[in-house]
Amino acid sequence: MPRLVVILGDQLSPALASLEAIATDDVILMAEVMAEASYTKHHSHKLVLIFSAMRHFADTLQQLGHQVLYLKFAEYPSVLSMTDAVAYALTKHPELSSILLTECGEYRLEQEIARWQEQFNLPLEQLSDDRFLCSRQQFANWAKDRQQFRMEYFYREMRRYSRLLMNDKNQPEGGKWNYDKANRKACPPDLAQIPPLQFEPDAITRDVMMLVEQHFTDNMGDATTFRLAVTGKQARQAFLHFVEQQLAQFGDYQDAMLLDQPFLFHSICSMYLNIGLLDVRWMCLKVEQAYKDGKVPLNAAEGFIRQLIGWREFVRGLYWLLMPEYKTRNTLAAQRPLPAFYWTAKTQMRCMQQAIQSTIDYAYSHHIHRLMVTGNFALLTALNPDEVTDWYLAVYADAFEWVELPNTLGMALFADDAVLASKPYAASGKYIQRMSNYCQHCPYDVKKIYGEGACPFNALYWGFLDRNSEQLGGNARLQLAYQQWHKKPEQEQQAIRQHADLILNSLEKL
Ligand code: DLZ
Ligand code: SF4
Repeated sequence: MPRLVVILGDQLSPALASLEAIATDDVILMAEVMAEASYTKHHSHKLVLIFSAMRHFADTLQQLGHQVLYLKFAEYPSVLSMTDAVAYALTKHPELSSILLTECGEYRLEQEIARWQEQFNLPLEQLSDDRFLCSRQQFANWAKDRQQFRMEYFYREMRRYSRLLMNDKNQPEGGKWNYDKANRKACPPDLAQIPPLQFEPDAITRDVMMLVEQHFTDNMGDATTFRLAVTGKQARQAFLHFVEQQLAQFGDYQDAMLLDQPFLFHSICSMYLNIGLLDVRWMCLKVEQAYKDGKVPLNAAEGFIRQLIGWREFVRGLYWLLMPEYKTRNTLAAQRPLPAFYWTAKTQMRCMQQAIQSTIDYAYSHHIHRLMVTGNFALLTALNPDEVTDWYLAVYADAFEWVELPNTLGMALFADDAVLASKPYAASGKYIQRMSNYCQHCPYDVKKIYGEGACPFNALYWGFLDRNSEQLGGNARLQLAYQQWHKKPEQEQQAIRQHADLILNSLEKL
């Protein structure tokens, strides 16, 4: 019996479970729809990436002999959502007698899909997404009897399971599981940078660029500057370029930041991986091989593999385990609205300006920009988690809720009742000064805590600890910070509090 096989915009993998299961008379449905393109105000490069990659993928499927029904954006007036697209496909193909898809990546859409069976009165089969090493069920089993979820223990199991960077005795390569401490060097400003590969847009991408420019005029970014990979072949090329040219340095400098160097040694391949253009096992094997060939040091290979089979799988597991309640958490009762400069980069704070400008230009900023600059600022100023998480979901090309929400709500905002992080990643200007050269190019004085021209991160940091002392004062990992705060004379504490309040009441002016 022929089936309708629905493939979503982040499922562009030839080895997708539903494609592996496909039969010759099945019909594949892919659709560019308003509901998916507007549930958050996606960056224009994210829209171009997804639509163009979808069109390229559909072409490949057709060349392989599959029957593909592809609905282009705005060409089907009755089709505004994935549900409408399925309805349209079933009218066109009344012979189809069931619906097949690989489980989707967001709770929101999963709820919509769950209604299809009743709505269309057809059986609906959803396959586990085996592009992840750990299935939702396996993660739930791992989590079942644990009081606390810590990435490190999960990661060790994933290393044993995948056998990546393990020796013959099933012990971690080099004797240690984690070389995180060797991933935190500041970067010398004169170190040669090799940027990620860019790709000239082809005719398909140019069409999509025009479409996005025309229909999404208010969204962040300039669609005409789009230069990302849009096929699996290009994405693999981009990744191999990273392994050959950047990975060796990535290990040391993955937490570093430099003026006007938005990429440093980062691969930016998360945006390709998260829509299915790259395969996680293939990427990890390439990295492991580079280490075995003596081309990259262990801290680089392990650091990269940890992000992929550790952190990435861990946050996905937690997302599915804890949704939908997870999204409503707000541990520190943060309520302040997001300042306008998150959309414009118009702020004098150099670190924020750099992180946001790279977001505007590339729908990308690296993890330390996200965690320790924009995320840290949002944490210290108690910005509303709904607004902050929606911003991250919108502006980053790699952002889908399964990965974005835990990283923002849990890791950056410490709003998830300490499920993901055991302490808030709060930091003063000192951290940013240590990890970057931004402070030398900033009108604020990083050495000043309060008074005219003081770096806002400083008073905000102490103000954050002071304001939340009831909730955070007992946290073992913050004892040193609280001791430092309590050692300050009462008068200085008062001046810091006042300065922090002044900043909090005039965020738009920073
Ligand atoms: C993100 C996105 C966008 C912008 N547009 C589409 C689309 O038009 N059609 C589609 O099938 N998927 C799109 N996506 C990806 C989906 O939103 C994604 O599959 C879900 O959020 C689940 O991860
Ligand atoms: Fe950022 Fe403060 Fe440094 Fe300016 S001085 S770049 S605001 S940390």
